[in-house]
Amino acid sequence: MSLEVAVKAAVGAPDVLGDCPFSQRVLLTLEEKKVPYQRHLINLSEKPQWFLQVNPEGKVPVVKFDGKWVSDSDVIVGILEEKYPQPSLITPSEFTSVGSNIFSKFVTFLKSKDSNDGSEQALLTELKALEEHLKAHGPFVAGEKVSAVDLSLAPKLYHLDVALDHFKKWSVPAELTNVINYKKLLFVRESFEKTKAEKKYIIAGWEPKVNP
Ligand SMILES: N[C@@H](CCC(=O)N[C@@H](CS)C(=O)NCC(=O)O)C(=O)O
Repeated sequence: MSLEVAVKAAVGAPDVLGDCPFSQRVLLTLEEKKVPYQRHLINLSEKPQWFLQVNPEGKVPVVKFDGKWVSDSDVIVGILEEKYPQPSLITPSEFTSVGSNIFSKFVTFLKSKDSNDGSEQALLTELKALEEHLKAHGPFVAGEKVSAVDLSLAPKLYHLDVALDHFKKWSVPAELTNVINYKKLLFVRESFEKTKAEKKYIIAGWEPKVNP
Protein backbone atom coordinates (compact mmCIF):
# COMPACT_ATOMS: atom_id res chain seq x y z
CA MET A 1 0.00 0.00 0.00
CA SER A 2 1.48 3.33 -0.98
CA LEU A 3 0.82 6.64 0.73
CA GLU A 4 -0.79 9.45 -1.23
CA VAL A 5 1.07 12.73 -1.04
CA ALA A 6 0.18 16.06 -2.63
CA VAL A 7 3.02 18.49 -3.36
CA LYS A 8 3.56 21.68 -5.32
CA ALA A 9 3.74 21.59 -9.12
CA ALA A 10 6.22 23.87 -10.88
CA VAL A 11 5.16 27.42 -11.68
CA GLY A 12 4.15 27.42 -15.35
CA ALA A 13 4.61 23.62 -15.67
CA PRO A 14 1.81 21.82 -13.79
CA ASP A 15 3.08 18.33 -14.75
CA VAL A 16 6.53 18.88 -13.24
CA LEU A 17 7.64 18.78 -9.60
CA GLY A 18 7.71 22.29 -8.13
CA ASP A 19 9.85 24.28 -5.75
CA CYS A 20 8.18 24.01 -2.33
CA PRO A 21 10.84 23.28 0.36
CA PHE A 22 8.18 21.91 2.74
CA SER A 23 6.95 19.52 0.06
CA GLN A 24 10.50 18.39 -0.66
CA ARG A 25 11.11 17.82 3.05
CA VAL A 26 8.19 15.34 3.13
CA LEU A 27 9.32 13.63 -0.08
CA LEU A 28 12.87 13.36 1.33
CA THR A 29 11.53 11.72 4.49
CA LEU A 30 9.50 9.20 2.44
CA GLU A 31 12.55 8.44 0.28
CA GLU A 32 14.95 8.05 3.20
CA LYS A 33 12.50 5.72 4.94
CA LYS A 34 11.80 3.91 1.65
CA VAL A 35 8.05 4.33 2.08
CA PRO A 36 6.24 3.77 -1.24
CA TYR A 37 4.12 6.75 -2.25
CA GLN A 38 1.92 8.10 -4.98
CA ARG A 39 2.63 11.76 -5.77
CA HIS A 40 -0.04 14.27 -6.80
CA LEU A 41 1.23 17.55 -8.23
CA ILE A 42 -0.87 20.56 -7.23
CA ASN A 43 -0.91 23.66 -9.39
CA LEU A 44 -1.17 26.31 -6.66
CA SER A 45 -2.47 28.95 -9.07
CA GLU A 46 -5.35 26.66 -10.09
CA LYS A 47 -5.99 24.34 -7.15
CA PRO A 48 -8.09 21.31 -8.06
CA GLN A 49 -11.49 20.99 -6.40
CA TRP A 50 -10.70 17.61 -4.76
CA PHE A 51 -7.61 19.15 -3.11
CA LEU A 52 -9.55 22.12 -1.70
CA GLN A 53 -12.25 19.78 -0.46
CA VAL A 54 -9.86 17.62 1.56
CA ASN A 55 -7.66 20.57 2.54
CA PRO A 56 -9.62 23.87 2.62
CA GLU A 57 -6.53 25.83 3.73
CA GLY A 58 -5.09 24.99 0.30
CA LYS A 59 -1.49 24.48 1.37
CA VAL A 60 0.92 21.76 0.33
CA PRO A 61 2.28 19.32 1.38
CA VAL A 62 -0.57 17.05 2.49
CA VAL A 63 -0.43 13.28 3.05
CA LYS A 64 -3.32 10.82 3.40
CA PHE A 65 -3.00 8.72 6.57
CA ASP A 66 -5.70 6.13 7.32
CA GLY A 67 -8.15 7.85 4.99
CA LYS A 68 -7.56 11.36 6.33
CA TRP A 69 -5.51 14.10 4.65
CA VAL A 70 -3.01 15.72 7.02
CA SER A 71 -1.28 19.05 6.36
CA ASP A 72 1.87 20.74 7.68
CA SER A 73 5.30 19.20 7.12
CA ASP A 74 6.10 19.22 10.89
CA VAL A 75 3.00 17.15 11.64
CA ILE A 76 3.47 14.87 8.61
CA VAL A 77 7.12 14.14 9.43
CA GLY A 78 6.13 13.34 13.04
CA ILE A 79 3.49 10.85 11.88
CA LEU A 80 5.90 9.26 9.39
CA GLU A 81 8.42 8.76 12.19
CA GLU A 82 5.77 7.03 14.33
CA LYS A 83 4.38 4.84 11.56
CA TYR A 84 7.71 4.00 9.93
CA PRO A 85 10.30 4.10 12.72
CA GLN A 86 13.06 2.49 10.62
CA PRO A 87 15.46 3.97 9.80
CA SER A 88 15.05 6.38 12.66
CA LEU A 89 15.36 10.01 11.59
CA ILE A 90 14.76 11.40 15.08
CA THR A 91 16.95 14.42 15.82
CA PRO A 92 18.08 14.70 19.47
CA SER A 93 16.02 17.49 21.04
CA GLU A 94 19.06 19.70 21.75
CA PHE A 95 19.70 19.92 17.98
CA THR A 96 16.21 20.33 16.53
CA SER A 97 16.39 24.11 16.21
CA VAL A 98 19.85 24.27 14.62
CA GLY A 99 19.65 26.40 11.47
CA SER A 100 16.00 27.23 12.07
CA ASN A 101 16.43 30.98 11.37
CA ILE A 102 18.33 30.57 8.12
CA PHE A 103 15.30 30.39 5.81
CA SER A 104 13.61 33.55 7.08
CA LYS A 105 16.89 35.51 7.01
CA PHE A 106 17.55 34.26 3.49
CA VAL A 107 14.10 35.40 2.32
CA THR A 108 14.55 38.87 3.86
CA PHE A 109 17.97 39.27 2.22
CA LEU A 110 16.70 37.94 -1.12
CA LYS A 111 13.85 40.47 -1.22
CA SER A 112 15.93 43.38 0.08
CA LYS A 113 16.62 46.26 -2.29
CA ASP A 114 18.77 48.14 0.24
CA SER A 115 22.31 46.79 0.59
CA ASN A 116 22.73 48.63 3.92
CA ASP A 117 19.69 47.26 5.73
CA GLY A 118 21.66 44.57 7.58
CA SER A 119 19.83 41.67 5.96
CA GLU A 120 22.99 40.18 4.44
CA GLN A 121 24.73 40.39 7.82
CA ALA A 122 21.76 38.78 9.55
CA LEU A 123 21.93 35.83 7.16
CA LEU A 124 25.70 35.56 7.60
CA THR A 125 25.27 35.46 11.38
CA GLU A 126 22.94 32.44 11.06
CA LEU A 127 25.22 30.68 8.58
CA LYS A 128 28.22 31.25 10.87
CA ALA A 129 26.29 29.74 13.78
CA LEU A 130 25.58 26.68 11.63
CA GLU A 131 29.28 26.58 10.69
CA GLU A 132 30.29 26.52 14.37
CA HIS A 133 27.72 23.86 15.17
CA LEU A 134 28.88 21.61 12.31
CA LYS A 135 32.54 22.14 13.26
CA ALA A 136 31.75 20.79 16.72
CA HIS A 137 29.18 18.10 15.89
CA GLY A 138 29.17 17.44 12.10
CA PRO A 139 29.23 16.38 9.37
CA PHE A 140 25.42 16.35 9.81
CA VAL A 141 23.62 18.41 12.47
CA ALA A 142 23.37 15.43 14.83
CA GLY A 143 26.71 13.86 13.89
CA GLU A 144 27.46 10.98 11.54
CA LYS A 145 23.87 10.17 10.59
CA VAL A 146 21.39 12.22 8.64
CA SER A 147 18.28 13.11 10.67
CA ALA A 148 15.02 15.03 10.36
CA VAL A 149 16.57 18.47 10.92
CA ASP A 150 18.92 17.91 7.95
CA LEU A 151 15.99 16.92 5.72
CA SER A 152 14.23 20.14 6.69
CA LEU A 153 17.31 22.30 6.10
CA ALA A 154 18.46 20.71 2.83
CA PRO A 155 15.72 22.11 0.55
CA LYS A 156 16.01 25.53 2.21
CA LEU A 157 19.77 25.67 1.66
CA TYR A 158 19.20 24.61 -1.94
CA HIS A 159 16.76 27.50 -2.45
CA LEU A 160 19.28 29.82 -0.82
CA ASP A 161 22.05 28.69 -3.21
CA VAL A 162 19.96 28.87 -6.37
CA ALA A 163 18.00 32.06 -5.67
CA LEU A 164 20.83 34.17 -4.21
CA ASP A 165 23.15 33.17 -7.06
CA HIS A 166 20.51 34.09 -9.63
CA PHE A 167 19.07 37.28 -8.14
CA LYS A 168 22.06 38.69 -6.24
CA LYS A 169 25.16 36.89 -7.58
CA TRP A 170 25.77 35.95 -3.94
CA SER A 171 27.04 32.66 -2.55
CA VAL A 172 27.92 31.19 0.84
CA PRO A 173 31.42 32.51 1.73
CA ALA A 174 34.15 29.96 0.94
CA GLU A 175 35.52 30.15 4.50
CA LEU A 176 32.34 28.51 5.82
CA THR A 177 33.87 25.16 4.84
CA ASN A 178 31.69 23.04 7.13
CA VAL A 179 28.48 24.57 5.75
CA ILE A 180 29.73 24.05 2.19
CA ASN A 181 30.62 20.43 2.90
CA TYR A 182 27.25 19.93 4.65
CA LYS A 183 25.36 21.20 1.59
CA LYS A 184 27.38 18.91 -0.67
CA LEU A 185 26.67 15.86 1.51
CA LEU A 186 22.95 16.61 1.43
CA PHE A 187 22.63 17.54 -2.24
CA VAL A 188 24.38 14.36 -3.51
CA ARG A 189 22.03 12.03 -1.64
CA GLU A 190 19.90 9.93 -3.94
CA SER A 191 16.80 11.05 -2.02
CA PHE A 192 17.66 14.70 -2.72
CA GLU A 193 18.42 14.16 -6.41
CA LYS A 194 15.07 12.39 -6.80
CA THR A 195 12.98 15.07 -5.06
CA LYS A 196 14.58 18.40 -5.98
CA ALA A 197 12.98 20.94 -8.28
CA GLU A 198 14.90 22.08 -11.35
CA LYS A 199 16.78 25.35 -10.80
CA LYS A 200 14.66 27.20 -13.39
CA TYR A 201 11.51 26.39 -11.40
CA ILE A 202 13.06 27.58 -8.14
CA ILE A 203 13.90 30.86 -9.88
CA ALA A 204 10.39 31.06 -11.41
CA GLY A 205 8.90 30.46 -7.94
CA TRP A 206 10.87 33.33 -6.35
CA GLU A 207 10.61 35.80 -9.26
CA PRO A 208 7.24 37.37 -8.29
CA LYS A 209 8.36 37.71 -4.66
CA VAL A 210 11.69 39.33 -5.56
CA ASN A 211 10.25 41.60 -8.28
CA PRO A 212 6.59 42.09 -7.29
N1 LIG B 1 4.02 25.29 7.59
C1 LIG B 1 3.67 24.63 6.34
C2 LIG B 1 4.02 25.55 5.21
C3 LIG B 1 3.49 25.03 3.88
C4 LIG B 1 3.50 26.12 2.83
O1 LIG B 1 3.69 27.32 3.11
N2 LIG B 1 3.26 25.74 1.58
C5 LIG B 1 3.14 26.70 0.50
C6 LIG B 1 3.96 26.28 -0.71
S1 LIG B 1 5.69 26.11 -0.35
C7 LIG B 1 1.68 26.73 0.05
O2 LIG B 1 1.07 25.71 -0.11
N3 LIG B 1 1.12 27.93 -0.17
C8 LIG B 1 -0.25 28.06 -0.57
C9 LIG B 1 -0.41 28.86 -1.80
O3 LIG B 1 0.60 29.34 -2.35
O4 LIG B 1 -1.54 29.02 -2.25
C10 LIG B 1 4.42 23.31 6.23
O5 LIG B 1 5.48 23.17 6.89
O6 LIG B 1 3.94 22.40 5.55
